[in-house]
Amino acid sequence: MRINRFTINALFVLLLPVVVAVFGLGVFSAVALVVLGLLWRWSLTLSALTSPPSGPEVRLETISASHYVEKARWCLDRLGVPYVEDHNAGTLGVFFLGRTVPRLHVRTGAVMSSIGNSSDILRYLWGRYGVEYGERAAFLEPTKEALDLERQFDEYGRDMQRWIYWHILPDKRFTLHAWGANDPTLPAWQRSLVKLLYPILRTMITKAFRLSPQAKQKAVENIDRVIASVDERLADGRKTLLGGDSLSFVDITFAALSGHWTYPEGYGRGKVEAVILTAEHLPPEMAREMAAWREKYPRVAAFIERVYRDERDPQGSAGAPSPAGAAT
Ligand SMILES: N[C@@H](CCC(=O)N[C@@H](CS)C(=O)NCC(=O)O)C(=O)O
Repeated sequence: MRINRFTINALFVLLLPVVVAVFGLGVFSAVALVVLGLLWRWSLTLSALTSPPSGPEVRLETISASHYVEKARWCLDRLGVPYVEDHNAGTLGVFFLGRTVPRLHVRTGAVMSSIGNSSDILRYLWGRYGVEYGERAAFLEPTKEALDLERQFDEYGRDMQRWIYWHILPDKRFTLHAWGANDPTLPAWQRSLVKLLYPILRTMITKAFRLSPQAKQKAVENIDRVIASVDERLADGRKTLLGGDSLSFVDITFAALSGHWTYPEGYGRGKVEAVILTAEHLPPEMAREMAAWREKYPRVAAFIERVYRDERDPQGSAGAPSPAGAAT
């Protein structure tokens, strides 16, 4: 969410009626101001076409506490593509700009393009870097089985959102913390805005996820079913979810989307510390459910932790695309 020349121009145009009212301008002056605003906008369009886009070639728009962001961020890190992260407070983007995160902005020829939806971002990365990077990009190769599993896990990620919000939304301090209100790396205006708009954002989230005791119960059942299916897969001793020697985006998707019930070492690779809550601050029922999953599915929790330790933990081999299981 960046305030750029286009945003300033849009604000100028929006504020024109106020300017006209405050200064009591006549029709001629009002029309002149509108023409000025439009000419300004046109000049911005032309200058964007004639001068190549500046700034980083790859930019990932994020919020701190997002498991879908973690999925895309992890794949970018693993690929070794240089990128910068554009960090934002939670929920503002979706409700006021209609964009979800992660959102990837990439320089494509003379223009910047953007892609939302983590799975589509991964498909772009495979298409763009698969041939150029060869082996290094192999973990992104889509197969039918991999895509089917990813779809299932993305749904699980959605249930995870329902589960989390059910627990944290009633606690203002907790929710604001997760949205980044205390994160000094975020723009101050965003931190203030989430605090100011909390009651509205809370209502919107409740409606968007249709949160209710039944919806929460259903989410827990769905999550449990997916974790159980992963447990079953791992029962034959395999090191990766697809059964090969090397980690794939499917493992990354599952591990990243499970971050909120396991909080493994290395989660976010140093980029989400400001919003992580320690176990003693979690709502008790949430902490109980997390512990229950750990207890019921120790193999799955161990798998997530191992994958994180091997790949994301700064103390471990962190990020080297090593064969899965090398450190076990
Ligand atoms: N299917 C989407 C889901 C993305 C999504 O729900 N992202 C949440 C964060 S986890 C979001 O955009 N929230 C809006 C915001 O906080 O601005 C994906 O895979 O990227």
